[in-house]
Amino acid sequence: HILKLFARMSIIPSAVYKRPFTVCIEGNIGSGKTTFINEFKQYNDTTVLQEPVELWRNVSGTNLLELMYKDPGQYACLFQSYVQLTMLQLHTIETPTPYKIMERSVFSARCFIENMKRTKMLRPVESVVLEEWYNWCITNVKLKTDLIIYLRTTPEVVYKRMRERAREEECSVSLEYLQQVHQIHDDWLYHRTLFSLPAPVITLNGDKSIEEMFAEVRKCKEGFFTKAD
Ligand code: DCP
Repeated sequence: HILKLFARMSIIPSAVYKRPFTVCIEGNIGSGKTTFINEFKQYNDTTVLQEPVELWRNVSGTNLLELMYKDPGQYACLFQSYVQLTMLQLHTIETPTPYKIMERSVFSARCFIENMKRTKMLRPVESVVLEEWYNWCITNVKLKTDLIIYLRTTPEVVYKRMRERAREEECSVSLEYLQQVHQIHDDWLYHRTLFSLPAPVITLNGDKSIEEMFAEVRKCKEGFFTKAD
């Protein structure tokens, strides 16, 4: 099914050698993006760029992710500004392979900014500055993206996963917050009524077990990625 979709979108690997064919993996917190992307590490023609969460946890010794959740009024804007910078670095980094697969993007960082704006975690003037940066970047920086894979989940499922993985900084994240983040991702990537789409979207059922997801990943890889010897 996925291969048919790829084919219908005229995704031709031989056309990628001048610039990497770039895939962004998107979805709610806990939707399985890391698991999904890790499966591509065994392919020597693919550069896997994980989300720089570790950078956000250690900005010259400061855990900005933690501060953002503990004191959003003070740190949400600064955190999102740093996310934008680190994601732009990943978009523009030169990679030696014909394929590049990224966990999230500067595009989905916008979903969090939108939610923080709606829920007043950001002051109006803060969201204006972040949005102006965003608009400047997408106009002036080459952020070429060829495909988005959306791991669509239900908030209750990701809430359970998030509690189980127990990332310390996320102990205060509520089901309601995940519902808000889900809605914005869904309006953008599934209903397609929110922001414009930077690339075609394939939606996968991210509620599935890891084993079932691996089967989906394998189907993607077999068609378009060459396995390392
Ligand atoms: N985050 C945020 N704003 C962003 C990007 C991320 O507030 N623009 C936060 C939400 C999470 C943490 O950073 O607390 C990491 O979120 P992700 O959904 O990007 O990564 P996960 O590790 O949750 O992904 P998955 O479980 O799907 O692998």
